[in-house]
Formats: sequence, structure tokens, C-alpha cells
Amino acid sequence: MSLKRFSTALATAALLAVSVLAGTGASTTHRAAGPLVLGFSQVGSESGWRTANTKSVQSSAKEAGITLKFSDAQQKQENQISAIRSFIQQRVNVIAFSPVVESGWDAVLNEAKRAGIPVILTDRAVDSKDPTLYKTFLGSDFVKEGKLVGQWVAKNYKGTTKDVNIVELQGTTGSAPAIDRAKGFRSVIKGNKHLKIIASQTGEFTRAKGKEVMAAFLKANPHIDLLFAHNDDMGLGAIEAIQEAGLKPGKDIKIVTIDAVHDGMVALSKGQINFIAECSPLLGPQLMQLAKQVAAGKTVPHRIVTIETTFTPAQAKKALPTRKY
Ligand code: GZL
Repeated sequence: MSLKRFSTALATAALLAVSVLAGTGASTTHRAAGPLVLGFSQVGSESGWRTANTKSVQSSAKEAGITLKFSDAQQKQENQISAIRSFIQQRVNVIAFSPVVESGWDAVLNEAKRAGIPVILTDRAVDSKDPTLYKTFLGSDFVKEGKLVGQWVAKNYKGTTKDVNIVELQGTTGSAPAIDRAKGFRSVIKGNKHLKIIASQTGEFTRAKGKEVMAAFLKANPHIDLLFAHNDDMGLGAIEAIQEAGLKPGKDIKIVTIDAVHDGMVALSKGQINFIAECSPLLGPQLMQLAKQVAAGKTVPHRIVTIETTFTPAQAKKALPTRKY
């Protein structure tokens, strides 16, 4: 075959390859080389935990030399979906997000998949049945967090012969932490018939709403023994309501929460909160490592659980001086 004919055949084969790829909808127009660009859709800024998580993501991106496109959804799913669509339009290398609620993500995640952009879930999970819609889910085991708090309650009321009236401030309705923490807590306290949840309502993970709902609980229920708040911030709001009702938080009404953010740990060290199960927001460094790995086409574990612990008042006093958040 002459050189001319060979080079024509080669060009045709290359053209054919590109058109076949394009036909499958697989992306062929990847971002030109340069720093990795990560599109990150954050839930909002509802709590101390979220503030610490945002700081961790932003500072880790800088340290990793990753260009971060950050969007705050103000706790609205529609804002997260449009942020993800915009990241697809901008042809970022990787998309990461913390889904504000579990359901309703398949359509937009299929768009990212068709565009050939890998997705990482951080912090919260989605309830999609299709595991190929995201490369990995990096975050806490919320059921375990609920169980740890339930175990503290079961242990501290072991052998009680009278009913223990429990009120519960749940996280954002439909969110993975709210669903799973409630599940874990109930799976443990059901072992003691005297442990009774007499009221349960969402406090939306915020201090303000936590205070408002706790005040309503106090009005409607003359005798409350214990509050389980799905995060510190709602617990801190409830402390204000309990004090305004002339009661002592941590004494007249025991309080158990989840997160272990700075202000929660201070209240714990003072005995206003009795027990906290940690939920680490410091996901930034691992997220950046994972972003580089998936961008390079490497396989990563589909589920990565963050390492966490629990705190009593004495442990909080010891830990506070060196806490990173
Ligand atoms: C848990 C995270 C929750 C925190 C809350 O990983 O999604 O959202 O527990 C935060 O404080 O608002």
C-alpha cells in the first residue's frame, strides 16, 4: 500500500473511531489538560457542621492544587440539581456533592454519566438503585451514630421501672442522616419498654428551628426526661428553650446529640449536653484524593466510612483544646 493510501486509511479509521464514540454519547470533548476542576454542590450553611465541612473542602482543594467550583444550595434540592447541570455544561473533570435529601437524583446523575463526568457523593447518601451513577460515597455511618446515642440512653436508664419520656428533634426531612439516625436510635431503645418517644419533629438541623420546636414540646408535654437531637445545633437551640422554661439542660432534661462541633463540645463540657456521638465534617482531604483518583480513571471503593468516636463531658474537656473544628 502506498504511503498516501496508508495515511488516508489511517485518517478514516481515526474519524470513524471518533464518530463511533460520539454515537455512544460517551464524552469525547474532555477538558483540556491543566489543573483538575472539581464542581462541588454543598447543601447550604445550616449548621456548625456544614461550616466546618465547607472549610475543609475549600482548604483541601487549595492544598491539592484543584480548581474548585463551589455552589451553596441553601438546603434546596432544585439548586443542587441546577448546579450539577451547570458543572456538566462547564465540562468539569469531577462532580462531588452532599445530597440534601436521599431521593430524586437519578435523572441528573444519568446526565453526568452520559457526559462522562465521574460523580462522588460526600457526607450524605442517595437512594438510587443504580450503583453506577456515582463512583464512591464518602461519609459517616448514620445508623451507627443513632445506635451509639441509643446505647448511652439504654445504659443510663437500665433497670428503670418508670417511663422515660423522650422527645426527638429530627434532621432535615428526607435526608439520609435524619432517616438513619432515627432508625439506629429506635433499634436500640426498643429493648426497654419504659423508653418512650412521646414527640418527634424536624428541627431542620438548625438552632433556630430546634429552639422553636423544643419550646413547643415543652408547652405540650408537662414532663420530659430526655431530648435526642440529631445534631448539636438543634440541641443548642433546645438548651435556650429549656432555660427559658426555667429548667436546667443536662439535669432536669438530659440531652444527647450527634456531631461534636465546637459549640456542642463546649455545652457538653459544661454538662448542658450529656453525650455526643461524633460525625466528622473534615472530609476535604479524602475527597480531593478521591477526585484525583477517579479523574485518572482509577477504581475506588464504592463506600468509604469516616472514622468517628463519642464524647462524655470529661472527654470533651480534654479534647476541646486541640479540636480542629
Ligand atoms: C451529617 C450532616 C448533617 C450534620 C448536621 O453528615 O449531613 O448535616 O449532622 C448537618 O449538623 O446540618
